[in-house]
Amino acid sequence: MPRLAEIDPDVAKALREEAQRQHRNLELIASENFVSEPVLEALGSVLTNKYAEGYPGRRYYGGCEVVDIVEDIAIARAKELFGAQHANVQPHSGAQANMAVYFTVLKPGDTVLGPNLSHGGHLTAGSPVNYSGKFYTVVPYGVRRDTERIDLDQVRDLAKQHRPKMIIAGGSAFPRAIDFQPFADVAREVGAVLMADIAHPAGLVAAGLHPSPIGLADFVTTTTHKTLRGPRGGMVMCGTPHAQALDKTVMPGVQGGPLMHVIAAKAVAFKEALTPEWRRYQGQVIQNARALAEALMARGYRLVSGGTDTHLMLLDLSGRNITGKDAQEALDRAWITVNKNTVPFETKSPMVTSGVRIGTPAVTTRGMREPEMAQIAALIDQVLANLGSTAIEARVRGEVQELTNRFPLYPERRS
Ligand code: DSN
Repeated sequence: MPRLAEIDPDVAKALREEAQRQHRNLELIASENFVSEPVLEALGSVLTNKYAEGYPGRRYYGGCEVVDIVEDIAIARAKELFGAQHANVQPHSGAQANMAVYFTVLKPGDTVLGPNLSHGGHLTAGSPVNYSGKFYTVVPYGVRRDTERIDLDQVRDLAKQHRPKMIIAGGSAFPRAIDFQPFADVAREVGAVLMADIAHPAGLVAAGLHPSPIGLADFVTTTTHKTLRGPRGGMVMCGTPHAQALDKTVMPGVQGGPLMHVIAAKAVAFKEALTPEWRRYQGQVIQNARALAEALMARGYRLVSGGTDTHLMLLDLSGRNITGKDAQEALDRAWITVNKNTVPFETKSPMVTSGVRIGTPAVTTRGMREPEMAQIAALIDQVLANLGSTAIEARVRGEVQELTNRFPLYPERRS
C-alpha cells in the first residue's frame, strides 16, 4: 500500500515539520499535551471509516458490533477513572460537551450564572460571541480584586438575585483549585442545576490531586486532551437520573455520527490514566507548576493570585508595560510556546491582553522536572526582560534546543 509520503508529499512534509516543531519547542500552553504512540495508533485506525449513530447495542447502522465493544470499554474506563455513574464519550469537543448540557437542561432565554471569561472562564460560559451568550441570559461572576480567587460571596448574591436555572463552575484560566462544594450549596439553595467544567484540571481530578465535582455537580464536562493526555475530544458525566436525557441530547440532539477512532483513543488514554505511573505524572505536573511559578516570582514576575495550585499560572505583565501579545510573539521567536491571556479586570482587548498563561502538562510528559522549570523561568525572563532583542532570542533558541534535545519526542515521526 502506498505510504502518505509517496501519494501526498506536501502533507507528509507538513506532518514531519510539525513533529519537529513539537520536539524542538518548549510547549507551555496549559491546554496542550503529548499523547502516547498507542493513542496516536488508535486515532489513525480504520475506526474512522465507521458510522455508528446511536449508542452500543442501539445503533442506526449495521456493522457496529466491533465499535460497540470499543465504546463500551471507553465508557467503563471513564466511569472507573472518575467514579461517575454515567459517561457519554461521544462529544467531539469540550464546547460540544458543554452544549449538550445546556441543551439537556435549558430552554433558550433561560438564565445561567457562569464565570467571566476575562477572569478565567470559558467562551462557552456565556461569551456574547458564542452560542451560550446568544441563546441564554448569562450573568457573569468573577474573582475578588484582593485575592484574585473566585468570589463565592458574589456567586451566592448573584444566584439569589437572578435565580439562574444553571450555574457553571470551572473554566480555562483559573490557576487555583476550585472547591465545588460551595457551588453545590448555592445551586441547591436556589434550585439550579450545577455544571462543573473540569476540562483543564481533569487529569488532576482523576488522580485525586484536585477536588472532584463528581457527586456534587449534576453534570461534569471535560475535554480529553489537556491534563488527561488523551485525544482531542470531549466527554460528559452525570448521575443515572440524567443519563437518558443527556444521551438523547448528545445524539441526535447536537451531534450525528460519533468519531469512533477518537473514542478508541479515549479508551486507550483512560487505560493509561488508570495506572500508578500516570498518577505520579499528574503529581509531577503540579510540582513543576509550583516550581516554575516560584522561579518566575523570584525573578520579580507577578502571578495572578500569587501562584498556582494546579497545572497552570497566569503571568500578569501589566506592571512591566508588556502586552500579552508582544510577550507571546517574542517567546514564539525564541521557540517557547505560550498563549496570550486576559487577566482579571483586564483593560486590553482579548487579541492583545495583559498576560500570558503558562502550563506544565506537556513539558512534564517529556520528563522535565524541577531543575528544568528553573531553567525555563530563566529563559522566559531573558526574552521578556530584553523584549525584541534578536540576539537574546537567538541565544535562547540555542538553549531551548539544547534542553528539548535532552527530552526527545516522537523520534520516528520527525524523520
Ligand atoms: N482553548 C482551550 C484552552 O486553551 O484552554 C479552552 O477551550
